[in-house]
Amino acid sequence: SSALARISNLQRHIDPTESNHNKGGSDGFCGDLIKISPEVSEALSRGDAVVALESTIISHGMPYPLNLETAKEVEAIVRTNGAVPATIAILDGIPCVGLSMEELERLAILGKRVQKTARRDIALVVASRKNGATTVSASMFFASMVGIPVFVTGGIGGVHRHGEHTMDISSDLTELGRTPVAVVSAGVKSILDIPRTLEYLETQGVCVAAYKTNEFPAFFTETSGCKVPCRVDGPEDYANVKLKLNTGVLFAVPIPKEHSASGSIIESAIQRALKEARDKNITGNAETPFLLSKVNELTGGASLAANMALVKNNALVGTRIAVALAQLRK
Ligand code: PSU
Ligand code: MN
Repeated sequence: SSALARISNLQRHIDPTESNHNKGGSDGFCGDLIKISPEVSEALSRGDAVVALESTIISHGMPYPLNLETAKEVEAIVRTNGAVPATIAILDGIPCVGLSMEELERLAILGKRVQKTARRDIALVVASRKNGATTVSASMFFASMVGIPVFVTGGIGGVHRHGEHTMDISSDLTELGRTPVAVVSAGVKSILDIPRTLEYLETQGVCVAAYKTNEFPAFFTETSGCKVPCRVDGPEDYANVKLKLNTGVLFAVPIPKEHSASGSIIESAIQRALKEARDKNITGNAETPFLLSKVNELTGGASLAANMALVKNNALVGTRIAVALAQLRK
């Protein structure tokens, strides 16, 4: 079919007036454009816990082969703790929910050659039948379409530093404002403007809840100096918060103490990376991947180790939330 037909077909499936919950039929297809893996499809129709996972963290967030190793470990943690992992990506123009080992490997090896796909890029990648690694915004969108209520990542995008001039604000934040999926992350990196990110989430009506703390975590470190309005102390609390709201919820889980990186080392790496991005005029959707790689490089792997540890911890907490939620629904 033509590119236009493919886009308008996708548009039909996105129509909010249609029910967008659990379209996964036994054929493993959602409508005729989203492919749901048999394992995910079966879990959804039984009402079992499923945890959605993004793929930009694999292609653009970490170098090969540590990206593949982390992706496999995260899926294993989800399984061990009683849920089915559903990694989301667009392969040859087909949005896929739940990837095989071969598909995961393909994405990890392709790395930055895969198109980074935020919400606005979905139409382009589908129409041109490209491979796309979905960011938080695009992954939440597909998770919601097929009826997965919980999504785990490392860190989300936010308001960039100087965002008051550039208006570079991640579509992750607007997606949280309109898509009812619970996002589990370790807060946002201080490559971003954390106070303005929280202001923007407030504007979008997003509940930001921190896990066992009153402070919003800053990804590599447990603290950011910013307070959150909501604190939760267990997965059941999370599940309860989630049930009462119609927008997204951001659950912020601080990095475990034993893995937190030295705040001052990270901060100086971030300052250098930001300066280099400005000098090289790297802006827009290239900025986040550039800063992530640069900070990893400048900290000699210390930040990468912290990154891997916190994603795994988020997967554990997110799976517990998904399991608690599935029990509440049964
Ligand atoms: N922050 C991280 N690691 C990541 C990302 C953000 O610490 O891998 C990725 C996520 O996929 C997120 C995206 O959704 O970057 C945000 O990109 P942007 O800033 O261009 O909106
Ligand atoms: Mn941006």
